[in-house]
Amino acid sequence: MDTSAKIFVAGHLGLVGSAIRRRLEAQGYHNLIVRSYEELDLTNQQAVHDFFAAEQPQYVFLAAAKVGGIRANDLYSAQFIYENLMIECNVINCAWRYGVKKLLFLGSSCIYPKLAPQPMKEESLLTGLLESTNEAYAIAKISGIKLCQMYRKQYGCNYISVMPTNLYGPGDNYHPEDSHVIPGLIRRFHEAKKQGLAEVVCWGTGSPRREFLYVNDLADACFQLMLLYNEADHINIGTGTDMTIREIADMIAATTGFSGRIAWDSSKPDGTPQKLLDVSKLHGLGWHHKTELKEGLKIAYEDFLKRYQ
Ligand code: GFB
Repeated sequence: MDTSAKIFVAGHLGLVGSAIRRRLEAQGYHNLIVRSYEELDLTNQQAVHDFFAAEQPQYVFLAAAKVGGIRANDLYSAQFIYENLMIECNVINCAWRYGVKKLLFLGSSCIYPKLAPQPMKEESLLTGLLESTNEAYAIAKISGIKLCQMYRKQYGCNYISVMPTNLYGPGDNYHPEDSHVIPGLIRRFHEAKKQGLAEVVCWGTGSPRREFLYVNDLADACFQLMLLYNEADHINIGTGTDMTIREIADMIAATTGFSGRIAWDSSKPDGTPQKLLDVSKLHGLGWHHKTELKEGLKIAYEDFLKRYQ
């Protein structure tokens, strides 16, 4: 993939796509193709065909997706399954039809069974029932992996799939209810501090365990894998360590300077009890994350302050 290669970054305005775009530009790639949602609706089959026919990209990073936290996944499940399936089918099919050399598809750690042995190995896929709150999203993402594998099997396409753990960082969605836990709590703790509130209520019991990866590290892993990984099997991207939601809430409170009480609303869902990826395959290729949580949270909070104000 030389620096003049024509690369389509699908989803370049999202958390992941914007980080991949920054990573490629930092490396000198100057022929990137990007489209906003208004310019190209990836769920529209004809529009995607027309786009690929006109632009003929050589490489694709498929980071476009309908995403959200535990509440959004549960509440908008029809949109999550429909939009993600349509985006994947349209982009992957057109990539084949218009001769894309290589495509990298981004999945999610929620593809694994709810009670998969921890840390979760790539082989755990399709070995048990999914977590109900994000079943729609997980089924769509599993389909994306299978699309890549089937296009490889039947047509010889070099399409690879990566499964990131829970992500955070600049460009995140700080919606008070539809976001993931880190951006959601950054906003809640910040607002509580500003309003001088004595208490912040977080969702669930605080006992689930999650692994968090800074999005620039994910973008770096995607870039490296685009260069060197050519297998049909998907590959996990994470840090290899996790913590409780209670612990991450404490860290976010400290980052934002909120010093009041943290309460837990157990009427809200916990989701999967633990989500920790086995990253030995990735480590075996020589890649390790660089940004530790404390540092990443600080940058994420600065990003929030810039964009929120
Ligand atoms: O980040 P989150 O929505 O993703 O929630 P999941 C993680 C945990 O944080 C859950 C708790 O146990 C939540 O109950 N939590 C506490 C909160 N307070 C909050 C809050 O204010 N907002 C949010 N969002 N959570 C998602 C999937 O699951 O993981 C997606 O729904 C995707 O499909 C993503 O795969 C990576 O880890 O539970």
